Amino acid sequence: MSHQRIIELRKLINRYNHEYHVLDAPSVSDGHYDACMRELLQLESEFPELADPYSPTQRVGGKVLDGFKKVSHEVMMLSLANAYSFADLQAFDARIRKDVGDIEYVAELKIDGLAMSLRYQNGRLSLAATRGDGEVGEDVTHNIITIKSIPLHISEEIFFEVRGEVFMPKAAFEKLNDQRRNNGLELFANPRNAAAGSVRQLDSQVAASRQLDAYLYYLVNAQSLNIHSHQQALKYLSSLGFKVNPLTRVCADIHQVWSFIEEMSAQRDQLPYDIDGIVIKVNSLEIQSRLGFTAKTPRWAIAYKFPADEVMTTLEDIFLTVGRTGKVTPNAKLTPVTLAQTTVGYAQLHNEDYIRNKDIRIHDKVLVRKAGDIIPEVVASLPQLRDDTSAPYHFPKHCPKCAQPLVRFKDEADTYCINNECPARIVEAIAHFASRDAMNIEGLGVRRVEQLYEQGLIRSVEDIYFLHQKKDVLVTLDKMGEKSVEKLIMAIEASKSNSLDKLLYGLGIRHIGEKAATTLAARFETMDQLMNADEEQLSCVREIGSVMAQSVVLFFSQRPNHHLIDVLRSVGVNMEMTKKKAEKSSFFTNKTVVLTGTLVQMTRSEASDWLSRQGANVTSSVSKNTDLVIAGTEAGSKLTKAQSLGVTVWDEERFMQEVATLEK
Ligand code: 3B8
Repeated sequence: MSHQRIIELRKLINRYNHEYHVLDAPSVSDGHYDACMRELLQLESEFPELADPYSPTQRVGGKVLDGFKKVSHEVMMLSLANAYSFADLQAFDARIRKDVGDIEYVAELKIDGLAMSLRYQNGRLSLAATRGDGEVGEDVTHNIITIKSIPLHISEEIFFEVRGEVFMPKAAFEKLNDQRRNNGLELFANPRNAAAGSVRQLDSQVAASRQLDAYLYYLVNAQSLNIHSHQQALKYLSSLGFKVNPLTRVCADIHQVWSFIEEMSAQRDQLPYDIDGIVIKVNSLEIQSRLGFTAKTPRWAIAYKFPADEVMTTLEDIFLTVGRTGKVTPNAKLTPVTLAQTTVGYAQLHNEDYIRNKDIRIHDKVLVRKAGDIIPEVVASLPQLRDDTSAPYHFPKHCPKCAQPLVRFKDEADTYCINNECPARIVEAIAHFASRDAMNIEGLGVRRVEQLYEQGLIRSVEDIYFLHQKKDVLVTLDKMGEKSVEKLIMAIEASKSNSLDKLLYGLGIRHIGEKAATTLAARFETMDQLMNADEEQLSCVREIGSVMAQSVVLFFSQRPNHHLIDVLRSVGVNMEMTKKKAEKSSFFTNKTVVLTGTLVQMTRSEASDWLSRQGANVTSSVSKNTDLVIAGTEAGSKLTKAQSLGVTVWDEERFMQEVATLEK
């Protein structure tokens, strides 16, 4: 009687595990699941003679080993050859087609975990082994049975071996590291290391607590089971209750494979687990056998590896740059390396504490990472590769440009040069005034401003408008022909008719970015009215907070700034909002819009200006509050995120249609 109930409960719990962990579709409540588990645990303790190492109760862990047993793989566990470019894939494809003619491929995600082989005997999981050197691995069965998506029983009573990847989902990894941080334990560098560390635990309770998961992708000797293609093998594995990754695609040729790679590269960051590439396999098992193996890798498969986004190089020097606000940023000069398809010679070090906490030193070997379009950063140093001449880095006490003492405010991570006359700050402020999104004076970038500053031709923003009096000196400067001087003078002249919002942004008032400048210009319309506004009037404006309001009042209360406005006015710089406001409400009024990718007919900033004029709220990140995403070509993660949130997405053509209609 109890015996039957035990068997029944084990079956039920196995089914619930499969529904929950593999199908992602539980049919019973957590409460019901727990009740069954408790009942089974109770019965098993009452009847120890009915214990079974394959009972689902064994998944909670508890077994402690004193070492790992070595196990021989009956069929070698090979790894894959790597490809790093489309050309590599074409070469792989050409070789195969030369041997066997046109064939079909299956492309699938390359899960970044650790390879595992599972052996089933009479339908029961009898061994889980790591790859090891391919011939001999380690028996980690006690840990692998804690992974609830791996069936302990399968319906086919045969000898059977499947292979796949054990991994830790990103969310579980973050949670684990949070816990470890709170407990003062060393952090895992990435989910892969965390998964490997968990599988290599002698105490299975540790693995049980780590939320590991597994995707299976290979059935050993599938042909003997009357299976003819890889795709069919995956379906069969799935029907037996194994977790098989759904993101696979049958491809008629290598170009289709490449499309899949491009699609998956764009979605990569949105996946709940790490992948490090795409695996390409010949679909037909018969052709796979004909192609065979080399010493280490199958000839019928290859791994396309995503470009590395973390590499090692040498930190040659640390130097400081000073921004227009006086903020001092430490930067790393690196021995140039290729990273995510570009050459990187510099990286961010953020601030003094960042360097100290990571103990980053000059001449260290360092790891450099690039994520998306963000500037590369130094993520870690490798102290084990240091020699004894190495010494900790001391953050300078004085500004590298003006030699005045640097200041760190209480509770702030950043260091500042607070000298208003600091040449570095002045140069940055002038270049900001001239920058594209401010007064848009082409030919006045940081380098040029620096040069003009050193020559004494510009010492402040207002000097820009007197440069035309110094043409004869300008033409003698390095890299400044008559033509470029003429162009520069014209660009300066043209900037005088910019609308108030551009001027306001260009002034570089603290906390007033492009958006706030546009809001203020639209609300107050003229410089005079803005200058006369008090803090209360300013903070009444929608989207202008009290910090911004105070900052504006402070700026206009300072004499040098008054002087600057007076001079700009006297040389004819426009002080009014000239752009027409949205006259009537349009489709875009009050919509939250995100622009992403490359537009062809407008630049992103033109499109953004146009949308703002229509009363849209243009923001940079996609959320559930986004009404519309306009995606140009090569739109990446924002597009994927919009799609996953069900946000409306327009392509450029659709957007230009609307522009044309509204501009009529
Ligand atoms: C043959 C096929 C090794 C692998 C393979 O997601 C072989 O297929 C292999 F000798 O290592 N990490 C995958 C993944 C790994 C492999 C694979 N397929 N999806 C993976």
